[in-house]
Amino acid sequence: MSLKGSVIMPKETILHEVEEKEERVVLVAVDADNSDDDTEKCLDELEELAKTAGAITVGRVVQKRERIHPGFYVGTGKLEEIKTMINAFDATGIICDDELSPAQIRNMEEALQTKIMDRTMVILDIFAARATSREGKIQVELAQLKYRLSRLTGIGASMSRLGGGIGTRGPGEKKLETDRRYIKERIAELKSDLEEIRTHRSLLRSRREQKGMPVVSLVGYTNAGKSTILNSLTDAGVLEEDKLFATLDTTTRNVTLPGGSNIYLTDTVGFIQKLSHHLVEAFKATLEELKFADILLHVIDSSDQNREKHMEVVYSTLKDLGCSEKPVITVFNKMDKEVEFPLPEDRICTDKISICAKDSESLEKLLLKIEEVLKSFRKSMKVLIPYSEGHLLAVVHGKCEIISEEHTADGTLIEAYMNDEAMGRLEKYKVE
Ligand SMILES: Nc1nc2c(ncn2[C@@H]2O[C@H](COP(=O)(O)OP(=O)(O)OP(=O)(O)O)[C@@H](O)[C@H]2O)c(=O)[nH]1
Ligand SMILES: [Mg+2]
Repeated sequence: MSLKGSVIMPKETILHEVEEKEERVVLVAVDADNSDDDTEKCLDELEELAKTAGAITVGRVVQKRERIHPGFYVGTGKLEEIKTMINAFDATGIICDDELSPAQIRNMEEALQTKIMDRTMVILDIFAARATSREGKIQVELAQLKYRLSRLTGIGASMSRLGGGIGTRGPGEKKLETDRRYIKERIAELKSDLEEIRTHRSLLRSRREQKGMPVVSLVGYTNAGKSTILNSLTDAGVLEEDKLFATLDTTTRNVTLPGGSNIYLTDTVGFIQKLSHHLVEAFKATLEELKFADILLHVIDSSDQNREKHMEVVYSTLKDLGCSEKPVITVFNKMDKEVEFPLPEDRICTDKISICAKDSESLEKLLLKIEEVLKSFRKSMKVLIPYSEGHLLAVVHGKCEIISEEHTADGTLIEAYMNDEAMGRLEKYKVE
């Protein structure tokens, strides 16, 4: 796969073309807690990430040691083994499974004379190739620059001497030579662009709020089937693919529940383990949408051997984003595949359901479940809304289930089941 970087570069940046040659990488991991199985699974995922970024994995090296070596990531003895492997398999670089410090990059590069990459660089590279919206592109460029800035001493050498490929993409298929000042200026510029986008987003959001429809957000580990669910329920046409990080942008569509009320269903970027804080930071603008959700649908690939680990990662990422208090419906997806029983426990969720995103019957059940959970948050309240506050009627019609409605001389008298938020907004007009 040839990656097309997508970050817009300013004129003053010095660019020169780099020939794109096949990247052959050795994956390196440190097994600090002596769990062979977990480390291998992490490396399977890293191999998948490398493949998505266009590199071929030619070997793996795992070192068991109490902790990551502060200077060389692995112990110096292990470096020799890696060197032999690089020569034997004609590798063009290595990818370490953890985020490397500038010193580790510099030291390993000197010792191995090859390109040194880490998990974050690979993910950033995939994001750079996948970002299509203006927001997505800005967020990726911001994450890349922040990452480079924090590692300028280490990576600088790696980038100038050792050619293109993973970690150097983004500014077209060209290589970027930057200095600290340029990066800082550009970061400030991008931040202000993001601020603009944020304002636009909140405008869209307030328009949606005016309509008063509940917002349901799909969250979950990458490749769990979030976009497939959105596409099957609507004509969203979001890219769904058996690849990590198929989706980067947030898409929201209107869905009608079996009872006739409407919700907004939102699909967004998936989570992954060891997701660096640079990325979470950069994608906060996109992920901020989750904060405004009434319910989260936590989609799980039930056929994945690592499903429990994935669930943990999702919950901890939600916590980082300040969304851990939201009601969650756990959606065990891909039940048509070979699935191990019993399914994992989820004590945090409000409710759960097993589905196959490609089967219309089970999607209907999912919609019923959403309806049921939305209803369970509601209590009945009677309000008299003056005719001058017509917009509040939209809130009642969108967010609430109407029990009775009557037009009186003083306004509309409505009794309805409402959630806490709607109750708060309508408190002023409450009648006994
Ligand atoms: N067999 C089966 N495959 C599914 C099901 N749901 C999704 N898939 C497949 O799983 C792959 C990933 O689906 P996506 O919808 O792209 O997953 P996602 O959660 O949006 O992934 P990211 O955007 O990467 O975070 C695709 O190849 C889908 O066709 C299901 O219920 N059964
Ligand atoms: Mg997706």
